[in-house]
Amino acid sequence: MAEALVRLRADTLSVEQTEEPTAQDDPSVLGALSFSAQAPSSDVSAHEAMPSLHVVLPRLCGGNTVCEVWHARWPASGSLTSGRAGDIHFRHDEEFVFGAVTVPETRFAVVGDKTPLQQATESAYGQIFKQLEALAFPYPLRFWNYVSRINEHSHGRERYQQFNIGRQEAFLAYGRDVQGNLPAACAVGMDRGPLSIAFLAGRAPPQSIENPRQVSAFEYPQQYGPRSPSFARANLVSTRHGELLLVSGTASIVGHATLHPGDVAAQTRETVRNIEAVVAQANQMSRCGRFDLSGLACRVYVRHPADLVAIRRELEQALGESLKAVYLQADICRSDLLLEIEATVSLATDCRN
Ligand code: 3EB
Repeated sequence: MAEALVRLRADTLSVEQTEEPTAQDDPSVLGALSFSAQAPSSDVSAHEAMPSLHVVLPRLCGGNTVCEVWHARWPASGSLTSGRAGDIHFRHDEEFVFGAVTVPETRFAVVGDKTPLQQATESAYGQIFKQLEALAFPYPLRFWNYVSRINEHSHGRERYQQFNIGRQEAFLAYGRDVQGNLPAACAVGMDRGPLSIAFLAGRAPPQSIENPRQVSAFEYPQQYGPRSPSFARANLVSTRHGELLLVSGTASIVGHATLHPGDVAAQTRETVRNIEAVVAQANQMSRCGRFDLSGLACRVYVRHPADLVAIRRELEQALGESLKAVYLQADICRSDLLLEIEATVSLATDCRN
């Protein structure tokens, strides 16, 4: 059995980090994200029942591979439904759906001012929104976005900006809000691989949360690109007997500016302050009680492997030695950002009211 690094429970939706590609015959598994420096063997990625997004990002400490597994109700009641549609592989129970999508940019040529990445992004999000409508899961809760060479420029524009244009176009095409209630997200870069997106969606509206220390990403000024990034700082999700807080990728940004360029320790401390501010907002909205920072399960995207020691030291000092964190090497979407942290924390108290 793979050793579980952490398991967060909110009764009907839970997440665990394990050391190896998971028990694919576990009937409660909705889907998984996995990360390693090498592409997985095809028998892992081609599994029929379970959607799984593998991203080529090296793990910086611990084993070679790490897998984040999302579980439905546990123990499972009734069977989960799996399916494929176009580039999407999904699996759901009555409350939540997890899906994985990969779209190669090579499928697209430049059309007018639309770059291949922009079109791949628009296609991926368009397919997701269409599928969510078909399955009657109207509320996306979280997106994980992996964009190769995210900091490079092509066709006169930074690739992250191309991604943002395609994403917003798809939100607008499907009549979705691009200013207010948005899903949580992260967007980071790898060296190679197709545009790779995983998502989690539900049937009840989550509460989207912004950070009072930061300009909302959907209101970033034009200097960061012609179309703003479509995500909220966090989403608070109610399950039948608990709550789950999905904290978006968080970095050393205050207002809309990057703080502490070149100082990884200071960027780490600023990032923690941002996560604390988001959790504090969530605690004002929670029905169940207070989310505890010591319960955070974090994924830390680190630009330079040599910064791992300093980042770890700062995080453990701020959040405790027993912090549950997985460290991956990735590019962050602004070239002056040295790290980004996404986190999940649950409250499993019975708080029906
Ligand atoms: C930021 O706060 C840092 O484009 O989906 C964090 C989380 C970031 C999500 C996204 C980008 C995204 O702007 C970058």
